[in-house]
Amino acid sequence: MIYQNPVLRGFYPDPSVCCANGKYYMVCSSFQYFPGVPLFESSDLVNWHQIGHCITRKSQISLDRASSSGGIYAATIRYNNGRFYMVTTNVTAEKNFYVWTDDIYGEWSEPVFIDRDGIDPSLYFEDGRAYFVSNGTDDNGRSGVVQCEINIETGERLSPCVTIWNGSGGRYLESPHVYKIGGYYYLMAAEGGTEYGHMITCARSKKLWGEYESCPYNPVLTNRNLGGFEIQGVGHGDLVQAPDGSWFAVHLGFRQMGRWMPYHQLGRETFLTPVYFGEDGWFTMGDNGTTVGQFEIGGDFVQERKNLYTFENTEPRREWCFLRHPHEENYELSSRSFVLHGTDETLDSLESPTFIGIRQIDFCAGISAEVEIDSGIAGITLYMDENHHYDLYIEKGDTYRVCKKLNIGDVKSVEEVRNVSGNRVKLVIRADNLNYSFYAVDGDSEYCLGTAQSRYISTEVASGFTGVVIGLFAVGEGGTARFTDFICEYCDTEK
Ligand code: 6LW
Repeated sequence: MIYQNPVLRGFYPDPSVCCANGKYYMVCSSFQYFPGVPLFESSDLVNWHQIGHCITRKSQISLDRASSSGGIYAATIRYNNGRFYMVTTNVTAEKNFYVWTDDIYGEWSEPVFIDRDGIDPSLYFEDGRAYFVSNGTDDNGRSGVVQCEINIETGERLSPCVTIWNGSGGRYLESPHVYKIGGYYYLMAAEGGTEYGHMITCARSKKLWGEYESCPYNPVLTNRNLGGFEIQGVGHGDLVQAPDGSWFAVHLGFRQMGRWMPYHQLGRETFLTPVYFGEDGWFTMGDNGTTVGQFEIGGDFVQERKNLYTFENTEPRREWCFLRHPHEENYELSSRSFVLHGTDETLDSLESPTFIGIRQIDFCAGISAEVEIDSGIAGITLYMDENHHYDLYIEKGDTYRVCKKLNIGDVKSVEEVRNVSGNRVKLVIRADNLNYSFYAVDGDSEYCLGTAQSRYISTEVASGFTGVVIGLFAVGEGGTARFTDFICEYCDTEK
C-alpha cells in the first residue's frame, strides 16, 4: 500500500514512538503550549489518532513566562515492564524529567527529575536496569551523547555520566536513542541543526558503553542535497519495528511553501520512512537516504485524512491548546461555542493571554467563525509566536469595526479597518501556500480586508521550533466574546 507523508501534518515535531499491546504510541514536543506533549495511537504507523497529552496538570510542569519555543523540547516515549515513560526537558527551567503511567488512556504521574544537563533525553531499558541518554556534558566536561544508569523509581543517578559518541561531525548532535538489535547496540541521533542541513546519523557497538563505531553510510537520512524539493529538514527520529519484522523511522521534517520557496509556516511535521537493514548489519533509510512524499510498504491499511475541524468534532483539551497555563475562569468551552473572557494581556504577551488554538495542518484552508462581543476585541489569529502573528478581529470603540492587524517583529500595523453594523460578525480567513486572505461577513455584506504573505510568519522569518496555530482570542478586561460555528476545512494538498 502507498502512504503519503507527512503522516502527522502540522506542528508536531521531534516524534518518538514505542510499541505496546499491539499498538504504536507516539509523542511530540509542544514548547510553550499547554496541555503539553501530545500523545497519539496507531495500529499501522500511518494513521495516528490523538488520545491525549502526557502533561495535563500544572503540578507536572511550570510554563510560566516560557518564551515561544521555550518550555517542552523533544520527548521520548518508552514502554517497559507494563509501564509507559515519557522523558523530556523543560528548557525554560533547564530541567530533565520523566512522567509515567500504567494506563495509556489515563493520567500521567508527577514529574521525576533527573540531575542531568542537556536536551533530548531518552531512556534505554535492559535486564532490569534503566539508562538515561541525552545530548549534554559528561562528568569530565566533555560534550556529546552522554549516558548514565539511573534508578527508574527515583530518577537518582547510579553511575558516572560518560560521553559515548561525538557524532559524525555535523553541528548540533541531538536526539540520541539507543536500541539493541541483533548483537549490536545502535545509537541513532540527529545532526546538522533542525533547519535545511538536518540529518539522521548512527553508530553501533557490541557494548552498551561503547566504543561506538560510526556508520559508514552516514548520514543515513537527509534531504539537505535536494534542491527544488518540497520536503526539507528531515532528521530527529526514532526507530520502530512492525510485527512483520520491517523497520521504520518516525522523524521530523517540514514542507516548504513551494518547490522554490524556502519558507515554511506549518512547523516541523511527522514523517514516516522505511528503514532497511543490510547484510553488514548497518541500516539505510528511505529513497536513497532521503524522505519523499510517498512510500509503498506492506500491510493492509487505508490512509485517512481528517480535513474538517469544528467545535463539534474536536475536544477543547485534545486538539486545542492554550498559551502557557490558562486562567481557567476565562474559558467556557463546549461543543457548540467557545466563550472567552478577555484580560489586558495581548497576544504579544509572555503571560497567558485569553487564547485557545488549533494547529494549521495544511497549506490550503478555509477558516471561519462567528464572533459576538460586548466590549474589547476578539477574533482569530494566525499565531507563530508573540512577535509574529496575523490577527483578524472585531473591536468595540465608538462603533463596532473589524480590523486586520499584521505583527511582523517590530512592525505592528493595523492594515485595514471597516465599520460594521453591530457586535456580531463572521470572520473568514482563506489560506493557500503563499498567502492568507482576510474577510468579514456583516449580515449580507462581505468585506475583503486584503491579504498577507505567509512567509512573514514562517519559521525562516520568526525562527524557533513551532508552526502556525489558529487561535481564537479575546483582549480587554471585563470583555466577553462568544465564538460559534468554527470551521477549519483543508483541501488536501497531497499529490
Ligand atoms: C530538539 C532538537 C531539535 O530538542 O530541535 O530537531 C529541538 N531537533 O533535537 C527542539 O525541537
